[in-house]
Amino acid sequence: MRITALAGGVGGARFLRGLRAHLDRTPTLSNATVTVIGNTGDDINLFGLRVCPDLDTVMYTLGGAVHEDQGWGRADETHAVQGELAAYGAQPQWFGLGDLDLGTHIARSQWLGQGLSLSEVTARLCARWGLPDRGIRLLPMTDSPVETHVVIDGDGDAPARAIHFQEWWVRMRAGVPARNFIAVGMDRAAAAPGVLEAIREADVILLPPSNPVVSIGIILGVPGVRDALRGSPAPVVGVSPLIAGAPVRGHADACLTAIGLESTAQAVAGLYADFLDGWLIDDADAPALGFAPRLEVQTRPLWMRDVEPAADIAGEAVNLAVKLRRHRPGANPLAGE
Ligand code: FO1
Repeated sequence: MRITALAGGVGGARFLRGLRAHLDRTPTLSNATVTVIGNTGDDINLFGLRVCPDLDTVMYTLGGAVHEDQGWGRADETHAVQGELAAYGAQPQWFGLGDLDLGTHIARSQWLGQGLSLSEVTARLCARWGLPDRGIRLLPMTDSPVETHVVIDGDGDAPARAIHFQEWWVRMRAGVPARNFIAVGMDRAAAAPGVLEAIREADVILLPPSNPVVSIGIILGVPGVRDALRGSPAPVVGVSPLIAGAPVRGHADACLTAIGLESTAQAVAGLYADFLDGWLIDDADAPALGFAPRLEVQTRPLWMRDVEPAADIAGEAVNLAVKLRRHRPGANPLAGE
């Protein structure tokens, strides 16, 4: 089975870890492969280095190296370099870069500087963490530089201004209302090699509980991605990133408000309405009212406290997709079906 998933940061990475665990524990699925199309809109240049938070969060989480409580960055991290940068007054100081994590950014920046593409660099970094051996391929959504910027009101009568997503997300903790999100560079971006094929050739497509606006929403803005999802014979099953209308982590509610939507599982499903076939919501968000009639909605607990519950959620998403496949014209039979 070929599974393709569009993923952002922490929620997406935890779901994917559960998915791999579910596949490994299910004999008929253990040789399934997973292609992750990762969001690069969070990427930022810091201290001369290219930092790719969502790609690294997926890589570290699936590679067993993530700082479990934070959900991002490395376990057993130290911050000696950051302390030195602060002592020199190097800016910014609001984005924590640990010593181990800096190793990733230095290697990435060196290879990018030597002319390798972000896809090639990401493949090299992931090889170190053993992702290919586990049937996992992480593709950046595009090899072109794209950065999400957030439009916020100016102070007093100052005009509105755009700041980097990370400054809004980390320094401001999304505490200032976002007026709009702009994927700077998207107009010159092309899908990275293998991205559109991974969507067209998938047996199952999954949308983990990532931020629908600034993670999955940004990936959907890459030319050709949305059309490929609409045209793919594979069923698309998503997992709501909200429980009782609130994000499990992060600020998806503030992001939905910014684009004029309520913070509900229905509103998120509406963002994917033109290609979504199945949708998992938490019991707290039932009754499943207000969803498109053709959408297959299932309710279950969506808390991913650790790998087991995440594996159960991922398993239910895969099972729903396999069920939906049977009713899809043109879906080729699954191996062993
Ligand atoms: N999030 C924070 O809230 N504070 C930080 O200092 C911070 C540093 C950081 C460094 C590397 C990295 O890969 C992620 C980091 N994050 C931090 C998380 C990051 O802002 C978010 O995970 C994503 O960009 C949103 O999904």
